[in-house]
Amino acid sequence: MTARRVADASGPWLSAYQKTRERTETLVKPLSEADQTAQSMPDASPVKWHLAHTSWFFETFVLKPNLPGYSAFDPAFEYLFNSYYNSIGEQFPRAQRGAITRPGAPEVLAYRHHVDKHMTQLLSQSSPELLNRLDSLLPLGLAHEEQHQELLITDLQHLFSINPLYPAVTVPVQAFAPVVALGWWHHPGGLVEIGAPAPGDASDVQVDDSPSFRFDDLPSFRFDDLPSFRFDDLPSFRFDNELPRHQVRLYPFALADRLVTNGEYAAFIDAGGYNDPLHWLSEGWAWRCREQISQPLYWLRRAEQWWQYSLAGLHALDPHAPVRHISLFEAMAYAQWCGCRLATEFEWEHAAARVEPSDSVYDPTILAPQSQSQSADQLYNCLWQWTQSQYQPYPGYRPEAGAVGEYNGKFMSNQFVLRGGSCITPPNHIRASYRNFFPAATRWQFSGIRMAKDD
Ligand code: AVJ
Ligand code: FE
Repeated sequence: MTARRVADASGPWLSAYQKTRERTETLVKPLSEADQTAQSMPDASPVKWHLAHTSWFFETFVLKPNLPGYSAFDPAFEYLFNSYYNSIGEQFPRAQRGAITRPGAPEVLAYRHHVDKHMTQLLSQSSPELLNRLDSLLPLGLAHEEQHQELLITDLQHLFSINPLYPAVTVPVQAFAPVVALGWWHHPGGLVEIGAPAPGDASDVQVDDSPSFRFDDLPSFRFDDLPSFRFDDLPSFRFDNELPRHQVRLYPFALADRLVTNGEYAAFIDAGGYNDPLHWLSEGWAWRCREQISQPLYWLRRAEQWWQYSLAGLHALDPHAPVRHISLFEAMAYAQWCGCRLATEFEWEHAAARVEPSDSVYDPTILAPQSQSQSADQLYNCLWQWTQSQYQPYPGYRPEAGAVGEYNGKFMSNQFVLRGGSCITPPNHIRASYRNFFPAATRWQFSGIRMAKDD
């Protein structure tokens, strides 16, 4: 049987699986074993752990239940690379992941390839019954892989930021074009539809056949020569937390037509914004005092100037670039200082749904927001935008059946929703209904601020 016939027989999954898995490996190819092993804080995981855990996901949820006779690469990995699935079993403590020097990077790659070999075997079978069972699991596994493609970059940036040599691994950042005055989109309010469209709905995104992706021989330690990725090979997908689609009442509001810039945020700092408790939520003030926070993560003050660390190295802070690595507490304090507020996730979604996410190319040589190539309004794939909405279930929400039901639903307490995706989110991963979520003090994600106000 030719490769082409295998791909045809197994629908879109085999090729989407292989491309998605390859992109992860390409992304980490420039990293040394040491780069992949260290852990900088309990919230962040070693790159090597991400590589193993995404393989664990396919092994645990797809291969073990569906491939008869599948034998695990190493039975001890069930515990070692389980992130948080209590119905699968206990987990190795998250904060100690950086202490796992063995398996080394080559063994973790061998684990990935073991899983890939068996996934290929499974996906080459064409039984309609099997394909039916994989219909929701496979896209979940691929969306999971893509979430970890983003997370491993955020974690790597945090790790490198601890190093006073400030490693530069991407091309230098380019200056942002000066911003124009903030404009507002006004909305009269009313009943609106929120959530992902039901399957088969005409507004569902169409599948596109992409040109194949190049797997080049890469030099070590820098991302400069990585090929761009196209992420248009995955059929449309929604996480369970985007469902069901339902009605929400909005009141008249206005949403800013761009994100808050570094320059604008620096004015808040200069005005003593971090020292005035009137701008801050009680929990935010306690956090700011306890952690001695007086500026965004990755900002440095040297010789009376602001500098910023990014994967491009340490560079002068660009006043026109959107401010990033902001906690919800800081975003809310800034908004309060401006006499504004953050949008609710429903206001954001309704305003954003008029615009399609545009980029389908991911350039791993630039792992920072860019002046060009993003939609002018910076809605998608620039920075995650904090909303004032608690991460909660939509009316009628049902987690997926079985152990994968632990994926999203169980985190619906004490977290807030972020919308829009960032410059390091695989572009095709993002849609208007997408809900990311983190606790209010989180700063190491690529999070920014969009203002909203009552009209
Ligand atoms: C949606 C980004 C909060 O970081 O745990 C990864 C993504 N879910 N594996 C997280 C996720 C399962 C999730 N966030
Ligand atoms: Fe995960």
